[in-house]
Amino acid sequence: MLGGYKKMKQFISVNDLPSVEKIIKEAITIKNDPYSYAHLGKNKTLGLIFMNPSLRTRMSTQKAAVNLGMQVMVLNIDKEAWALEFNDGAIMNGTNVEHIKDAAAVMGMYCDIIGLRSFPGLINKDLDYSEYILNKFISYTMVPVISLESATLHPLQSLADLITIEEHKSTLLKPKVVLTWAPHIKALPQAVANSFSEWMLKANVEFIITHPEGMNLNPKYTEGAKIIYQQEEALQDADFIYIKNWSSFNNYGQVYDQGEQWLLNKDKLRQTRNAKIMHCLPVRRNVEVPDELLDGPNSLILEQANNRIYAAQVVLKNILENIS
Ligand code: SN0
Repeated sequence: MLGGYKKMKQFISVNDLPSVEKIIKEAITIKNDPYSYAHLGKNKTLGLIFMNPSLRTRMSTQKAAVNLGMQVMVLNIDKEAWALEFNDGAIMNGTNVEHIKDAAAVMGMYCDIIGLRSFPGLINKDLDYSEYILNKFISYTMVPVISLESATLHPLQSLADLITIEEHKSTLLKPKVVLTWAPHIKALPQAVANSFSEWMLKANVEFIITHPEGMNLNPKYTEGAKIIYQQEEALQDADFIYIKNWSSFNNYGQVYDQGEQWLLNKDKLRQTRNAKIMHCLPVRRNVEVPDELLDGPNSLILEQANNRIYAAQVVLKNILENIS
């Protein structure tokens, strides 16, 4: 039986979708009637495997699966399971107890769809950008895999972000969306920003990225975006401001420590078109974004978090339709 199993769909980037426009419409339809496919997932199990912490991804994806009638198993593999070995041919006489080859194959037997969170180490760029954890997992698990934020991309977040923009944009203008780098005390992945850029470039928006010089993202994901190094100039006439920190791509994983002047406030937004404020959360309040913006009338942070449910649900629905 196993040998004959044909792998179906996966969702690890925007490129796994036939149409961004269609998936957004479908997500909004589902949001208006979340239990309309309550039997689609009957007798199907979703496994959510976390190698790193999570709040929204874990709860929203579980909620989405339950809305579709699925069973869900969550494994915080970094804390609760055996330490994993990733190297093929390794002589496993050290601290790693189980090979990804065996772990992923077994989890695929217990689940019909698997979601995986696998952050980058932020030490070796080539290794992180090869997505070796996600790819090894995909090659050994035999069932469709959904990224719950991989080393380089976070497609469920970007899908929720685009649903949110679609819901809040004015119907008259093509919205101007600005992704701005923000200060942070720690080295964070580039995944959310890479992914947001990749999605915005496929959406019907004017897209601008602003960041300190040298803090560019991987050009693979930003090609076609307008990049402006002056934050104030970039924010002119913005309709949506997506605020996110990322660590250096060039000087890989390094924290940019002269970034305080990139912290936004109400005053700096005067030249915008009464811009909406977006952040994927978790946010370090008053380090990345001040309270006055997060708690202000233009904040969309909770709408984004809510839309994580429908982003996950539309993806699960499409995969379930492929495998049932
Ligand atoms: C993650 C990131 O990729 O930026 C998850 C975002 C959805 N964020 C963090 O790791 C924040 C950690 C911190 O200490 O603020």
